[in-house]
Amino acid sequence: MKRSIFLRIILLLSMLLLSACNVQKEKGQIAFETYRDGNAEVYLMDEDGGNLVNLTKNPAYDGMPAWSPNGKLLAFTSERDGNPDVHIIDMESGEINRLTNGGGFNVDPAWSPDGSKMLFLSNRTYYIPGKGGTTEVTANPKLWSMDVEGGKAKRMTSELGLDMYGDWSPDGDRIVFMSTRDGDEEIYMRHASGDEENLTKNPARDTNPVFSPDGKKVAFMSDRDGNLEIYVMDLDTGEVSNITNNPADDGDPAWSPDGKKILFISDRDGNTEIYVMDANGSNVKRLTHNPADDIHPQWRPPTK
Ligand SMILES: [Ca+2]
Ligand SMILES: [Ca+2]
Ligand SMILES: [Ca+2]
Ligand SMILES: [Ca+2]
Repeated sequence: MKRSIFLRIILLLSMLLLSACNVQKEKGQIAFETYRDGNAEVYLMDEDGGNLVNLTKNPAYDGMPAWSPNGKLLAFTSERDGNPDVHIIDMESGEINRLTNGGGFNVDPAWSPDGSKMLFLSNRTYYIPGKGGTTEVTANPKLWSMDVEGGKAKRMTSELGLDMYGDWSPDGDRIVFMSTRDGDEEIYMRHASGDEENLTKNPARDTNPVFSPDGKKVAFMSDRDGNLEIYVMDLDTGEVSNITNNPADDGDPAWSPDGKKILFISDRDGNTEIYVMDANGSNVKRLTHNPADDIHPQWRPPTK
């Protein structure tokens, strides 16, 4: 009798250990845009490049994925209704709903850190109040935000130049984006006060900024050293490091949820593929292997 209880306890312990190992081994997932099926689709893969799934399966353009902070929803841009608009996939049910509605294009979504708002790029018409009444502005791409539950969109950047590639800071107080307001592509930070600060001030292209998960750094792409590379800026010191250093074009940086890795795209192997590296640029691994373009990788946050 004693022995049987002892055996049961051993069995229970080994089962618990096994399930703990399984939890540890659970792989992260990456969403990305790919042209491998002849038109742009959003795919999901494991963090090692395995288990590919087409999430959109529609002849129209589907791309620019962005995970909700709780990892349960995936926003993306789709032209399936005839106009480029932000849509959201419920990853549990697979249901797809459109968030934005007409009024020019509405693309490239980014979530607020609390998951309640969506930042996106739109060229919708808007009006600026002035001395002699209001001025109508058309087709000037700007960053807008709206509640994920729906409602009225609000312009999030000032009336200067073209603004795109917005990313919300993890504390929700700031937005980084690219703007051409000073004549070339620069990275700007919009503070809660409404002040907008040029972070790069470099005559080269500086674009696609993304906050690190701890909010202390911004990764971006630039051709300041002759070809496109991924750079990381320390926001405290202003120090900028080239972390790719490769003669091919390297772009589209995206952090892993723990901030230890950075996803990026590169044509170093002859066509555009998705790669992962440690946040200091070491340990580069290729994740996709397809002659079509694979772009816009986004690491799924752990589901809460
Ligand atoms: Ca498609
Ligand atoms: Ca620049
Ligand atoms: Ca490069
Ligand atoms: Ca490829």
